[in-house]
Formats: sequence, C-alpha cells, structure tokens
Amino acid sequence: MRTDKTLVTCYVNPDLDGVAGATAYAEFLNKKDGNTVVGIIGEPHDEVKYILDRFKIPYPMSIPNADDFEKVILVDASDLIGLEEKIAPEKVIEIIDHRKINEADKFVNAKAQIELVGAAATLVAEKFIENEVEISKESAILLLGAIISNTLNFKGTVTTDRDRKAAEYLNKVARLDDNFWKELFTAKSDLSGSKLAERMRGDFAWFVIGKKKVGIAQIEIIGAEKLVTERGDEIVRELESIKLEMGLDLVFQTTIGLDENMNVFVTGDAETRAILEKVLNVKFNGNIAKPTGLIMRKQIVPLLKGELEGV
Ligand SMILES: [Mn+2]
Repeated sequence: MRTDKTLVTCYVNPDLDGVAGATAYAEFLNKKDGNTVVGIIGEPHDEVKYILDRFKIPYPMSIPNADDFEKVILVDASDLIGLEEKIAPEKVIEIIDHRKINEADKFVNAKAQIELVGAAATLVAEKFIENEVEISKESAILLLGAIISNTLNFKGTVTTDRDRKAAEYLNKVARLDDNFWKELFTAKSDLSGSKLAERMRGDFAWFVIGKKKVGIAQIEIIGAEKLVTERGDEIVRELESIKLEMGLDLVFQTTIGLDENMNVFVTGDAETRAILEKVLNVKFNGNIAKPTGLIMRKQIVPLLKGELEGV
C-alpha cells in the first residue's frame, strides 16, 4: 500500500549497525515531527536477532522492497550493489554512512553525511546528543550494541573518540553490563555445520575495483584461528563456488578473531594471494595468511583500490 511516510532502511540483509541505525534514526526524526517508518529488506544478521530477542525489542517491519514509498533514507548504506535493486536510487533523500569507498554520488537527490567513524550508529547517536532529543532505552541498546559490534568492542582500528563518546552517552540509558560484549560476540560465533557457509554468503560483499570483480567474505568469530585451521578447506571450497556463481576475478575470506585481536585470510586463488601479499604485507602459508594486528573489510577495500586502480 502506498504511503506518504518516509522509509528509513539500510542495505538488504542488514547487520546490527544498519538495523540499529535505521531504527534509532526513525525514532529521532519522528520525535522531531518527522513522518517516518523503519523497514528492513531481507534477513537481518544473527547478531540482530540475538539483541532483539535478548532485550525483547520488537522486530522492525519486514518489507520486500521500497516500492510503496516515495522517499527513502539510508543508514549504513551508500552503494547500489548492497541495495540489490530493491530501492530506486532516485527515491533516496538522505544517506548516513561511514564507508570511505561509497557511491553516495549515484543518489542524485540525497544529502549525504559520510564520516569515517567506527559505526553508522555513532552518527545517529550524535543526532540525539546534538539536538538534545531523549533516546528510548531500546534505541540506546541497539546503537550501543552496534558500536560494540562494529568496533570489535573498541579494539578495532576503525574506532574513533566519537564512537567512545557516543557509547558513553548511550550506556547512561542502555545500562548494559560489562560482559555484554562477550554475550554478543558469542552469539555470532556458532558456525557449526552448514552455518559456516550460510554466514559466508550472508555477509559476503563484492566490489568492482579497477578491472576486477572482487568478492570478500568477512566472518567475525571467537576462535578465528581454530576455525580456519579446522575448516580451511571447506572455506576454500565455498569461496570457489561463490567465485564461479558470481563470476568473480578475485575472492577471499577475512576471518576476524573477536577475542584474538587479529584476523586470518583464506583463499585458494593464486592471483588473489599474490595481490593480498603485496597490499597487506602478509605471507600465505598454503591457503592461509595471518597479518599482524587486525584489519576490517572496509579498511581493506581502499588498499585494494590503491593497488588495482593506482589511486
Ligand atoms: Mn556499519
């Protein structure tokens, strides 16, 4: 049914940052006399379901696409691929995101706020702070959970002081206990059986960089090294299937150790290995490489761009 409400949403199959950001931003706008509604397209990540269930927060409305809406606001999304053609770009009137590599310019009617903080949730929390709008406990929990998740509990190098300040503000309302991050990370660490392949595909992203179509699976788990050691071959096979299905030139998985403050790369593709060795200064041993320290996908993409496009 057509509506004059503005849809607040994120990319298809969103993570916690997307769902939290969209939910809280709709609340903010509605408290400021806006007329918005949150709608989620696709299947939210496990960490979203975990936090909604754990705190008995109602699920946001699920919609197949944005066809019923004339106006759309995107939070934590700014590229066309992630929208999977379910939202016409000209309907988008506003974008809030935190990705260095984005396509905000392709949304010709949108005012875009792109700032390189750890989470889009931080940018939304700052709206409440700056405008002195009171935030609900539900939104505070969601935003704080998203900041903790995106910054790997403030250990990831994407973390900024703005994320820490926003988290401090949010926790005055959310009042999460000190061990909450462990619960959240444990909730996303069950990758037994077919859950591994499902997660790889659920959080898969691809980019056209230079002349190459590059696919990157990113898994965040407690016990990354153990997972890769025990199930590396399975990961390689799944990556190969995805590569064939999607017609990718390069493909790899970055496995982030939530407890280890490091990540492990996996790929069976020789060309990908050569490029990663050059760009990330790592050495592959078989199909596996371990960098020193921790790097996230949104930080790897600009490095690949530098190499493959020479920028
Ligand atoms: Mn995000």
